[in-house]
Amino acid sequence: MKLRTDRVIDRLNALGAISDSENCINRAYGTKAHAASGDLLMTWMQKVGLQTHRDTIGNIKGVLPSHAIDAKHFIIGSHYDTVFDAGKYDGPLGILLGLEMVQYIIDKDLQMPFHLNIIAFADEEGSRFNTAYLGSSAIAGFFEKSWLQRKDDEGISLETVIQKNSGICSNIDSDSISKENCIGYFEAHIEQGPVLCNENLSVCLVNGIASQTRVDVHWTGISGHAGTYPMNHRNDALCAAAEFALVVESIGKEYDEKLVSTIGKLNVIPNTPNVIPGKVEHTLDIRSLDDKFLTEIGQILEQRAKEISKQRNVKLVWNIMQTNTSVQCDKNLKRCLKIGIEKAGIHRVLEIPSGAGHDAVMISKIAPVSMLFIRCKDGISHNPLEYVTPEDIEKSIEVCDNFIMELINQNN
Ligand code: HGY
Ligand code: MN
Ligand code: MN
Repeated sequence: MKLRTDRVIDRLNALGAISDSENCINRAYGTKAHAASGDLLMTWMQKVGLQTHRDTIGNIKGVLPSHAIDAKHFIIGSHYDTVFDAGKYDGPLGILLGLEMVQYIIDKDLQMPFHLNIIAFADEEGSRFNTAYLGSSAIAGFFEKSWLQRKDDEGISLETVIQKNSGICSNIDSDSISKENCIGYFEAHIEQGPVLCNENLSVCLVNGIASQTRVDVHWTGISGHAGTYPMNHRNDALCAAAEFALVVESIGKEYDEKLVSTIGKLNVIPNTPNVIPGKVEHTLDIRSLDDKFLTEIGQILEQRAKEISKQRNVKLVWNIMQTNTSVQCDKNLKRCLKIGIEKAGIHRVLEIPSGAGHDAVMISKIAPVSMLFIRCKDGISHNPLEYVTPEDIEKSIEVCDNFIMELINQNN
């Protein structure tokens, strides 16, 4: 087991060393580092004996075929893109644990009742185009053509990026796996929160994933000379956005138990010290386990933004980018995973919801899904301080072996 744990840690370090930035982990969708990390994952998939290929959008797929040609598919995966200044576990750990499960099956020479697909999804974070789940949307057959025209901060469209990486956009739909052909999905992922640390547990079950709405918000006022324009006559786009940002924070605090609301990215235009900001473009990310409540909060925030726009005479554009409803994890797969956790000697099996989004959200459209959460130090993630101990990695490998064994027995 130590050899396998060391292999996962070595591979996490190897992937963590691939970045588009000098001094932090940064692998946004479609960049040089993103492609290089995909290549490395493909070689590891081939090394363990999987039939591999990179699909149109850049998912790296490895298949361990069943002896039964009419067998259905089971998918294990996570993502290989990262946020800016990321940790090295968010995404890759789930892919590498999937490869360890394949190694376990091959070492035991087990007969596969289903085609086992290990998929490294190309874009889960959506950090370049503010559209989460590009990779898993393509697998689920829910890729939206309109996303192709979305542009990154340099004005490069998603379509251009896919074509540059020799993808033919019209092929994206043919990469999907149909609902009829898919029997389930499993993703191991760091918790990215403090519960497992507080409970002193290595792993736990995920019972559901929160619903999430992402909005692009644009404020357009009038840029002007910072030295001459009287304060009471300004249409300052940044002050409008700032007032709205405090509304976003206060509503999140008001419903602290059931809502998180974040403005994570903000651009000021022209972003010049002696010019009154004429334009501000920012994101809005709101989440809740209660879908109906989240829709209401979205409407309240849009209404508040309209009031600020009117009071300050600053034009507002409210562009809902993506809404994903909450997802429940599958009872049977949770049962198999619980057995896997108990067989690894953990007899207190917790079930918690995920505030973070995962590719399981998209794959839930074609298959029952399951997730294993793995403790990360102080619950820190989306941060270079993200860390998982070798002991918790070893325990996760053991749980994953037990889980896949349970699944194979159930399907044979
Ligand atoms: O934003 C999220 O929840 C995930 O990390 N993409
Ligand atoms: Mn993730
Ligand atoms: Mn993430």
